[in-house]
Amino acid sequence: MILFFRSKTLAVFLFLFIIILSSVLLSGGYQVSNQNEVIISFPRNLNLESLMRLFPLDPLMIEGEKIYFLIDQQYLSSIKEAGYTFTLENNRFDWPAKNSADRKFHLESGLNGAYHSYSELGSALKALATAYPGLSRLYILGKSLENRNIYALKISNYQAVKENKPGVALLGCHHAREWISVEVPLLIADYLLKNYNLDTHIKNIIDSAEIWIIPLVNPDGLDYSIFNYRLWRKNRRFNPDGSFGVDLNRNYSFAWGYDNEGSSPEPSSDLYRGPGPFSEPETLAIKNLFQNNHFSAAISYHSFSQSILYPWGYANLPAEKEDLFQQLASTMADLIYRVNGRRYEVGRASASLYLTNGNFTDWAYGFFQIPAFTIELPPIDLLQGGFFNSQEDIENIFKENLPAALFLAEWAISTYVKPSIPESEAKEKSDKNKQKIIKKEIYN
Ligand code: 0X9
Ligand code: ZN
Repeated sequence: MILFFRSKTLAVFLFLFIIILSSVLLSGGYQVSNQNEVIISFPRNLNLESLMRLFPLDPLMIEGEKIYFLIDQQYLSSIKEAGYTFTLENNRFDWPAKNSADRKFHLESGLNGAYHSYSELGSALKALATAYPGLSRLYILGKSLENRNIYALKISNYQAVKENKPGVALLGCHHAREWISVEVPLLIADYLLKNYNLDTHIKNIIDSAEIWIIPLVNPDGLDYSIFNYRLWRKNRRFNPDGSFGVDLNRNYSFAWGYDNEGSSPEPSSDLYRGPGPFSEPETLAIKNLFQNNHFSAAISYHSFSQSILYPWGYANLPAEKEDLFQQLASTMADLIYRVNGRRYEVGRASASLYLTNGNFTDWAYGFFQIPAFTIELPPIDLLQGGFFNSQEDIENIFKENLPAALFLAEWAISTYVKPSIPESEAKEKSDKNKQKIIKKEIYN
């Protein structure tokens, strides 16, 4: 009887396994259009404040006279009942493209083509750290919720025992679906290392600064976006209400939860700020890095919309250093424009997109008084690909962003004022801190 029961259970399991496996294989294993989310648009002149307070909407973009959101379809009837008229726009996100000739959506090998998954990025960073032992070290700043590494490649001339250099942080991929934001900081790292001996500007930057490259703040989210659901944005926190994810760019402690427009208290919202500031290991890793190193400037890469944004983001108020931010951002935009003729809009974050509280750049400026920019990479609009850049775009987007990042590093070097404590004492202090915070140095 027991034996019979066991083999019957086994048969049922086997049956279910085959069904699940075949449906995964047949669908390509790739969820392309749902999670019950749909894309809707509203007229641009709508009162966004009340709309976003009422519903957990994930703003995708503003284009022409329309503003686009991602929303769980369970809310559609309530939105109608509340008197809002919207247009369903799902066909605008045709992924993968039905027309395979459309190169905007074309990826060659694997689901992520030339874009790096978490493990591919790990290999690339290890290869760089191994190839350039005198100029780079690879750190693990912490672990994600699903136990993936938060990598940081520090580029600096380790032969010159000159401590107390200004740090510049280049971060990517707070948001899972923004794949291009991993590639730009990674390619900048690659370029810096390859050109140390070829270009005196690069040599000067590596000799005089510490460039910290953190290309993947949200590794769990990125892999989920690659292997499960392309439009995934948040990390993969399992929330108490059964939903998943905290928006890592709403989880920093400056003005955290300032209002419900710039972030959401609803776990199921794509703008969920989490139960408290730094509730997520991914943002905590960044906090520890900043608290234990001296940073003079930072860029957080996102996509899309071709813009360079500076604080404040939580409220439409000018930062005390707005004039400086405006100048730096305009220079960066001009440098970018010169490469491929693409114009990145420049402006105060809260004025140019929508309000965001608990974001990285407000925190970096709010707590450390440093210039911190969000660079929203191309394209400018949904029609040109939105989050789905073609792999052929990677090189151009990197190339145009390179001079802007180099300029910011050179600015950090030229304006750096060394702390007045003796160098030996400062070195000892910084070494101690590093040991405490950076859990494990895995290369060199
Ligand atoms: O909403 C965000 O976090 C960023 N846009 S995205 O489409 N990539 O999600 C905007 C951040 C800009 N705001 C601030 N830096 N304050
Ligand atoms: Zn983003």
